[in-house]
Amino acid sequence: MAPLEITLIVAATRRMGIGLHGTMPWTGLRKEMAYFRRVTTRTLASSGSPPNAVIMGRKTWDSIPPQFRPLKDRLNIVITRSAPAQPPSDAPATQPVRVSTLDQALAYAREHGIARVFVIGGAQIYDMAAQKATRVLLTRIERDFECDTFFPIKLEGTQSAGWTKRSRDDVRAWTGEDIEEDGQVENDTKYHFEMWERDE
Ligand code: FOL
Repeated sequence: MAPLEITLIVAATRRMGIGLHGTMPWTGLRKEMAYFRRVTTRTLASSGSPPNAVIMGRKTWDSIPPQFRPLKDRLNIVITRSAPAQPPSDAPATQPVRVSTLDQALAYAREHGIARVFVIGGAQIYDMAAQKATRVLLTRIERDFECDTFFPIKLEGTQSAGWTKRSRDDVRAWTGEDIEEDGQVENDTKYHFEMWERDE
């Protein structure tokens, strides 16, 4: 079976900061969050096919407001040291699937016919997934927020350490999103939606 493509999705400052004290450093980027929701939910396949999977660490799970978790219309897989020895063969949609390793998370997604796999953080999980990922959906926040947690891949300019930034048309083709080339502003915070792919 072909390995699943892994996409990392992240919002980060210019210094690649992603978190502070267990939450995101910024608040009120509602359109940014709506982009995250649409992109991770949207499937290419017809209705009735499996949803996408979102793989996250336990701390990220804890950081999601309880009313929004599990993230709806997506298979939620949480990597935690307190996972049951055997992942369930089929989990109720109200509970995330808990597994011990990234490989178990990917195996579970593959066994369930998942089309797209998004790794949604946090830093420990991005670290584990960075070598395996082929794509990064980066929202570049053009403001310096204090951060204590960072994304492990430095992505700058249009070419960066084995990664290439794709065009707006490529973003539309892959995500279905029509993005503003010049970025957007919300709450005095400017940001850009970017898509990076690993060079062959
Ligand atoms: N990637 C990007 N681009 N932005 C993010 O905010 C982001 N956040 C995480 C991972 N990748 C990201 C991890 N943190 C929710 C909360 C925190 C979180 C991820 C998701 C959340 O509540 N999501 C709801 C949104 C509901 C709404 O529209 O406000 C969801 O259904 O996705």
